[in-house]
Amino acid sequence: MQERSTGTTVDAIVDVIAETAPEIRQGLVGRRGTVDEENPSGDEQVEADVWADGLLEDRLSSIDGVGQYASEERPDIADCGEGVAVAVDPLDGSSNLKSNNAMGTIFGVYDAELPARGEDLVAAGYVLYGPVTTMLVARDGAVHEYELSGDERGVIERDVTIPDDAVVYGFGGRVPDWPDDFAAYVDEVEDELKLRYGGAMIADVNQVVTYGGIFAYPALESAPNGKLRLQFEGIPIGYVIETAGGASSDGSQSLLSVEPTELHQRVPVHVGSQSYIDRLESALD
Ligand code: FDP
Repeated sequence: MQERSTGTTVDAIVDVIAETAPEIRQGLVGRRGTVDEENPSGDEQVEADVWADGLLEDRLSSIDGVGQYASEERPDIADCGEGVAVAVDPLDGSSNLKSNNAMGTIFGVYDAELPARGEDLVAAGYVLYGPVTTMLVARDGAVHEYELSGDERGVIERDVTIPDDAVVYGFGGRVPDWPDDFAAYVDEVEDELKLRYGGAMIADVNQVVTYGGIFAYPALESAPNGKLRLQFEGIPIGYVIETAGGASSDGSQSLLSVEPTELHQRVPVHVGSQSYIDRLESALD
């Protein structure tokens, strides 16, 4: 029997996420409360986090050619056979469920065992649960955007690129907790761009993809590695942004070059228009 190609497996993974996302959105109703558990990073889990993780594990691990499934919501990697590894943040920004604001689902497909480097990614993308459900998929050097509704997936834009004229910024963490060099950089950015911060990385990153600018969840005085997770958030988002013509950085190098040492490690995340990332790296030098 001929082995399934990686490209065919990636097609199947993208299809499954596109088909499951409207179901996840629907399933949020009645699952907005917290459960008495924490995820491996110590975040309080919402019922929907655990449910969406189970649903995605079920669907993604049964795809022929998927060898590993891992998510931000479970400590260990699930082994599911031979093939690529899928790393997922089932509900990014799930603390927004309480206030009924935007959230997302993030995925990265690595042609290597986890934890894996950004250079091993073969595809990555995200679903944004906004007023409409949209999906951005980066693979083979291009980013495409879709609108999802029931079983329908319509292309909204092919070859998405971050606009040259930057307009918005959004930075996480408490301002007094920002290191001085980052705070000085923010002073400059505030003079040039307009603040957009909603508290869910995917929603905030999608503002940057749409209008140009910069999103960051930086290193903090109290947390030198920031808050976001390398494998589930930093690398996949860095890949989407870089494929769309932007840049990503942990403060000194592309997020795709950061060496992963453990599955749930955190990393400072800065993504957006190339010129803003260049200036950030000079400011943090
Ligand atoms: P959440 O804890 O709600 O899942 O993934 C972590 C994340 O959200 C990001 O989506 C978001 O950018 C960030 O944390 C928000 O953190 P703050 O509450 O500190 O702003």
